[in-house]
Amino acid sequence: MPDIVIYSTAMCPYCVRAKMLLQRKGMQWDEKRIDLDHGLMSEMLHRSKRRTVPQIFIDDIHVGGYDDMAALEAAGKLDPMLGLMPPGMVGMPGNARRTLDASDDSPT
Ligand SMILES: N[C@@H](CCC(=O)N[C@@H](CS)C(=O)NCC(=O)O)C(=O)O
Repeated sequence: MPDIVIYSTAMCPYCVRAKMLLQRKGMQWDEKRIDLDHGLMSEMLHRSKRRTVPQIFIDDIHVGGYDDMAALEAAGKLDPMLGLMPPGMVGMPGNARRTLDASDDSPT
């Protein structure tokens, strides 16, 4: 399971969307509420150089906000970051992946 950090606030529809997407993928995360802790707000500004929430980090890599994460998902690049697809299969068309999946050593 990757180490996921989400900087968020209480009233934040984009934070809700980000968490729903990660929840659908079976992920867990560490939520850092910047509205409750000014130190966390400074930390977020320092790490992301952005002021809006959410700011999402996966294994210390700055993904950005919800739109950025959704764009990665649309491009098929989010699952590999979450460890949901072997790196060797990144960029392969779906058909090639299915062929590889089916061609293991088990008897037919
Ligand atoms: N495109 C950004 C939008 C984020 C955004 O607008 N977040 C709101 C809260 S839901 C915010 O931080 N507003 C405060 C501001 O714009 O300074 C994303 O997808 O994360």
